[in-house]
Amino acid sequence: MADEAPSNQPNTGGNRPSLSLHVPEPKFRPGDTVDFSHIDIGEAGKQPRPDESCAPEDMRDLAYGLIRVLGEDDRAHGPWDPKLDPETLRTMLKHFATVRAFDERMFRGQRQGKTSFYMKCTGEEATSISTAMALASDDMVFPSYRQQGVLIVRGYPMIEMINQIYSNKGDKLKGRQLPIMYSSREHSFFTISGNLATQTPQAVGWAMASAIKGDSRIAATWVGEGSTAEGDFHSACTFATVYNAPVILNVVNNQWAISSFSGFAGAERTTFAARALGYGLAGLRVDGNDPLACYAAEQWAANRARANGGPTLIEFFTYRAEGHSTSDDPSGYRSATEREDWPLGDPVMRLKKHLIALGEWDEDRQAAMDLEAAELVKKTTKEAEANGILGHGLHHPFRTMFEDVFEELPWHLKEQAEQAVHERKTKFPDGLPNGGKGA
Ligand SMILES: Cc1ncc(C[n+]2csc(CCOP(=O)(O)OP(=O)(O)O)c2C)c(N)n1
Ligand SMILES: [Mg+2]
Repeated sequence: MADEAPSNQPNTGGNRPSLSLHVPEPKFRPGDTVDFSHIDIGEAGKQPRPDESCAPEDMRDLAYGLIRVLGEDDRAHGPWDPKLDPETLRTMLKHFATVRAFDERMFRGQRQGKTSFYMKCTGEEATSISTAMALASDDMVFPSYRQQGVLIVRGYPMIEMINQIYSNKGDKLKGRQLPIMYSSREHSFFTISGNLATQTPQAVGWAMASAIKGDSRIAATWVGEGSTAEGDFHSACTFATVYNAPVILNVVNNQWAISSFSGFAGAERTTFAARALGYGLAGLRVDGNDPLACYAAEQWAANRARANGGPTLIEFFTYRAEGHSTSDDPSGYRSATEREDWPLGDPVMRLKKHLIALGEWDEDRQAAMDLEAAELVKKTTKEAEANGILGHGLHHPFRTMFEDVFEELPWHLKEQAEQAVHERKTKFPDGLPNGGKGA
């Protein structure tokens, strides 16, 4: 009754249905037989390619379908074919081989205790390598932790990557960042942050500043599908659309956020590309394992941003083929056969087969390329190891952790620094127990 005081007791009686929530549950768990037939991957070459100046509402369907170029016949099809020459395709393949070899070796290095942490990008290489190749080398990138491919494309010295991973005395970041959280101003590569999605408003802000200054450089950011549930991502979308910022928001939908499947970020309800529509952003949904489609979509968005046409949100539909990181074991939460049954295949194999179909490549050359990549990584790893590995003392001196923030160290930090150095010397007069030399 209206004049009755509201009660804190649940109202479970009467004709009203009791309320309930939907808690997402992944389709397959360990041991389950996998069936991906519910995924509509469409046909390569069938998706229209609008002009880069197209209004977002006139390209709605592209946020729900899947832009694909490489067909089952390993040929390029349709208007999204970027028509790259064989030399460029071979360069892309080489970057793929390099990143795969790098990931393998760094993963092993973690298992051998040379570093505390590593993250692979296996199966997702096209979402960073092919896209980065479609950008200008001085476009500012704000990646997440799974875009090592961007640094490889930009020619960042591999030894710097390994020094950072080992946190050794050669590490330009002086051991202050978690392994793999690289940073390179010279390569227009913004410092990676472990705080998910913070890079998205930063990218939009940088793009806005670029426009305010009348610059011609655009910004691109990469964020995982799980991270799109963060508030930062939504602020980024709002700022991007309001100011028509020259920015590309790349959403890498690898379907997993550690052990949470994409349903927890909203994948059961709509696509991640469709998020764009609510903001009035251009939205594209792309086969993330199709290197040509990835390149073409990023190029489309870059052209649009460069011409003041506005921001684009691109969803790359892919699959995280391996564990989240060296700290993860996916066999505990997902079916082991998902990787093989995944209908969009492997980007490296697809590009290789395409080049072979063009008569521009063969298995022997592939084997030689893979070997060369493995040798390069091995040689560079040895060089980096001379600068030190985890726990062997060849790191930046302990006291340097207090440097580089303030022009002049404030008195309280000076005090803390002295105290820290003193305590370390008192506790470990002969150096650290594991052989470290201390301060
Ligand atoms: C703000 C914040 N919340 C949680 C975490 C812990 N965390 C690190 S990675 C990750 C999963 C992210 O998944 P996704 O965005 O899909 O990216 P992916 O790892 O699949 O590339 C989580 C929850 C974090 N680092 N930062
Ligand atoms: Mg993910």
